[in-house]
Amino acid sequence: DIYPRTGGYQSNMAGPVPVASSLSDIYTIDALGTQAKRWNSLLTRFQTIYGQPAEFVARSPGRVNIIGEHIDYSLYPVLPMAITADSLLAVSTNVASSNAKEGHYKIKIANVQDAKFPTHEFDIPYDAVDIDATVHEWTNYFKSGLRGALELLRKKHGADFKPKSMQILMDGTVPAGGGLSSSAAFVSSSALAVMVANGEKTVDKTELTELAIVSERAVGVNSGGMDQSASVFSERGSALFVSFTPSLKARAVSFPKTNPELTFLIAQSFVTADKFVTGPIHYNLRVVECSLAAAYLNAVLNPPGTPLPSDASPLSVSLHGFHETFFALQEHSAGATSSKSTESQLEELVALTEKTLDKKDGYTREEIAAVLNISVDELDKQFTSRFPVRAEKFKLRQRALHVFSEALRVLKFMSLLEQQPANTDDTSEYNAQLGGLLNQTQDSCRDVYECSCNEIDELCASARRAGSYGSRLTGAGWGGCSVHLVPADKVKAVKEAWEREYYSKLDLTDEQKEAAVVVSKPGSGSAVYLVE
Ligand code: NG1
Ligand code: MG
Repeated sequence: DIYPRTGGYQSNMAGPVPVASSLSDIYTIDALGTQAKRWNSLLTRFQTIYGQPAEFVARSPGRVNIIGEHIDYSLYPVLPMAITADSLLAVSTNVASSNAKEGHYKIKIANVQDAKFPTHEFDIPYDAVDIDATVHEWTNYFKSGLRGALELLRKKHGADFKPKSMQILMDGTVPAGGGLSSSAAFVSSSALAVMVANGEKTVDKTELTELAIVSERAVGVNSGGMDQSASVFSERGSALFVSFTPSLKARAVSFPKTNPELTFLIAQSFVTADKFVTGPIHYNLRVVECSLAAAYLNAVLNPPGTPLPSDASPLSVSLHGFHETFFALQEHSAGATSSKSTESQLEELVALTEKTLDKKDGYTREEIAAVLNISVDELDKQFTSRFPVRAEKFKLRQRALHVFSEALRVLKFMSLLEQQPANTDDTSEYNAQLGGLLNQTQDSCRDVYECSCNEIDELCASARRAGSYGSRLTGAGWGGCSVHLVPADKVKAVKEAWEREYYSKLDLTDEQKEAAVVVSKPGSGSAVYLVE
């Protein structure tokens, strides 16, 4: 365990997904009015469409990542928080079985935005859920949650487990392709709905998260586990420290009282980054580059043939796995137990990367294969076959430098949160330290990891000029959303600056303008609501 310093980290928030008895168990007071209306209309529509009431609603929220960007798939801890926007699935299992073909069950799924997301009806064979990831189809996310949940149910109840038919109405308020993780909200609420529909009285949060992480990869993105963890585990009022090794753990982290009081502003860039289209040159390529960097550093810096732990990272070789192995071997040969803090280890890794991976313009497949002592075919088989990528050169140096330095910033951010500000009357210096780390993250994302875009850079610069302590992209990047740490008394000024310098120059609908900026408080995670 490389994070002994964060004392409460071991006490994770495992346990069952809560069953809510009223909406006030789920939402903050200021959101209740709007949400009550939305839930009522969801349940009324359900009755209209299916001619019977829904039995329950499964709910999972979107998230914003505060710090720790593009390091979850390298298995370093991250600090996201859930937002109010969420995915709701109203469900009934009261479907006549004669409705489905022999050996099949029926899934009817509709969306409250039916013009955009048309209704579908599927007869699904008992033993397999087919998902065509090459077709971009909204119900794929439900199917991937279904598939994952059924795998778990079969493990529990035997291979001949017969899934129930379901009628579903979905209402999602997390904007798609906007970096707030609509996909994880949809997949985890789907998996949760399937578990409950099939009679599970309690659904374990860790099991649900783990299956949602694996399920989402079925839709074609080689993602880490931050979004699903944030969606399932979050608690109202707290951010969530999520760590992935030795096993998935989540811990609620509260923000100290500050003066001026801090708020998080989330601002849309309205640049849609579609991972399904750009995966081979953006997201999935970064995952591959990080794994290749781990393998390369291992080959050069560890004794020949050192195996890296076969961990749960998407490509099974992670920078974190290299990190642990490297220092374990060092200690072993020195005959000592750990003396270096994780912070100093990460600093050392930054320096080692600069020396070892000195080619700034990237590495070809041939160059990497030679160092790993494998053929180019074998390299492709191990690293680029499951999720296709398009690249002549792999920027191992830059990717490893970002990951190690970002992992370090997460730890620094955490220790600031744990320290509490010294001068409680005026915490502006403390606020600026927190914000400074976010700004460094943005610089690294822009210049080193190359996952920002001009529009996000502009939003950040404009916010900082108007009083934001720290501004950066959140989520995968290349568009989507940005997050800003803004003192309460500057929120107005920041919003005005964006309107003047950014949004007024775009051609936005009223609806888009309305959704462009959200002041977000940390929201609660997955829940089940039993109707009646
Ligand atoms: P978003 O922005 O939700 O697509 C993605 C990954 C995360 C994480 C971040 C970058 C998915 C589902 N999620 O988030 O796991 O790697 O990028 O930090 O792809
Ligand atoms: Mg997503």
